[in-house]
Amino acid sequence: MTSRTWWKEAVVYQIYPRSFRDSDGDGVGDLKGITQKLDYIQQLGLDAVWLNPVYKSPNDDNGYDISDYYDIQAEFGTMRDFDELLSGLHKRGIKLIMDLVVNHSSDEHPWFVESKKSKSNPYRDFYFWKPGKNGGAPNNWPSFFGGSAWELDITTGEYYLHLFSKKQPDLNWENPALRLEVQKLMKFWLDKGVDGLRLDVISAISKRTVFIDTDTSDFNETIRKYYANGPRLKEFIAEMRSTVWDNYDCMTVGEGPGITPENSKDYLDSEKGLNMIFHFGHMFLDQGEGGRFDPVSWSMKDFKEVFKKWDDAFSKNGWGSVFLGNHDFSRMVSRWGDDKNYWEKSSKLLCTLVLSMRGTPFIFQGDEIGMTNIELKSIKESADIETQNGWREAQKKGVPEQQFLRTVNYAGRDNARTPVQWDDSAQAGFTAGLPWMKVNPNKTSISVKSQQSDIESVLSYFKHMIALRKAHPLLVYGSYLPIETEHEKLFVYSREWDKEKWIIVLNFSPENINFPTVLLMGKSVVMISNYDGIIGKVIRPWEAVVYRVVGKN
Ligand code: ISL
Repeated sequence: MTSRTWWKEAVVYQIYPRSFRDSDGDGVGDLKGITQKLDYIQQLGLDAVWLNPVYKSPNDDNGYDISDYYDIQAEFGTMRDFDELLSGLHKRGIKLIMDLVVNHSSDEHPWFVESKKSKSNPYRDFYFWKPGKNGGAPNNWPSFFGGSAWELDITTGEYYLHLFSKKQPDLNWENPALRLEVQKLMKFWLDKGVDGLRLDVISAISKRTVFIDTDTSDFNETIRKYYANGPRLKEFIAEMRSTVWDNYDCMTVGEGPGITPENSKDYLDSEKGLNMIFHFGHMFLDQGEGGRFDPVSWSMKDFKEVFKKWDDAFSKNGWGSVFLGNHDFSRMVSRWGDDKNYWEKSSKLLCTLVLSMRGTPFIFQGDEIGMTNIELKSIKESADIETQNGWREAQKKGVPEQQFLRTVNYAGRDNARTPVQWDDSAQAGFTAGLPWMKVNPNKTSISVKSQQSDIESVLSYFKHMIALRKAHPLLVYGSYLPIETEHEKLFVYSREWDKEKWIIVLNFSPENINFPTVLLMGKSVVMISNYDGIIGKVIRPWEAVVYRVVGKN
């Protein structure tokens, strides 16, 4: 039986501060804005907040390009505001998980400013510098954000590696001096009382330093084979664990493309690894060879298979996290549900899935009220470097703007970054000024205010589902067993713990599906459902039901 710990039992709420709430009218969300909403966060019934980066940054990648790990980005407020937020969360029994971006820094970080000055600079080896080859980059690696993963710096005539934007140079973890700096900055935040760390792109911190060309045009395969899971990864994680994490009661969750069910054990060693990882198996199902901007169709068969494979991996080793959306992906109801014809039912169904699976649930801000994708009318409206660079690359291939825009409106990260819709006022109660990113016009029908006192709302259902999970350890520690059904769109699984058995039935379709009553030959009690009343013979469009089996089954 797995050991009981807070981060296994927690439900985590992800806050993208830029879009959560603006307290000073500059149009950008800030720390005070979050503090002003702590009662709302507490009423959701959450246990922890994952805060996307709030450190000083030029914002090339909205904070994932850090220029000072020890100070707060001015737009977000001051260190005093941070301390006030942390204390406000702790007073409410809510823990804080900070986002730590140490695969790369900003090119405006003093380390890089020094490093680029000369080949003999003491900070030169804080980054990866290579001479060019055949008049071009040292190898053919593509960046996550389009173009080459190498940038020529004319000062020394060498190229530096940046797996993401050229303003995000990769840090050289081969250098013990860099690793020592990372240990110091982690201790700084943990000494302040931070309860956990989400480690950005942890899968890529160990580089294959021979930097040979990728032999595949499939971007996600290039990630797996060349960027992620490098030779010293386990060693670097173990070193952070022994020098820092083991000295604090802190939770660590690793993020990173390239982590697979097969290699997840390398990240999750109980003595020397991370506590958890995010798995992206389902998040790449609709990405073709070209990655995000090369969408392909996906199937529920594959979707279910991904969850089974990952649960198998985690049941043997470590602990997983469950999410269907975050700041890097489209809104979950637009991507996996039906935000046009079954917005309410599918929002509730997806919430049921995330909160009834084995693994720590991570809920992205706004998903608790069913926020949807936004429709950008032009690429200029995008505030995301990945989209802007993607458009630059698409233009080189002659892709028309409207065609690329359709892809961006389906898969782009802007979808997740529109301001949280607190009410139906001009800027949805997000800001008194002009928002950094436009508010979704559907704030008139989708907002916290319009749902807060409606017992049938997505928000109310979300709170009930959280309360159900908190009241029943079966949903946390119970086994997970998918149940085969005749219909591909029916996702059915059981959770069992301490002689109790629950069955979760999710209809990922707009059709009525004959309900396999064989599943419930015995008697059962409905614990929660997104429809009134249960027909029992037919599972209705986008119906979600959680049954507790009471009779013999
Ligand atoms: O790999 C991906 C599929 O497109 C994305 O999930 C994402 O770019 C990747 O997982 C890393 O994301 C993290 O690091 C990036 C930052 O832009 C993302 O916001 C962050 O979540 C670089 O720091």
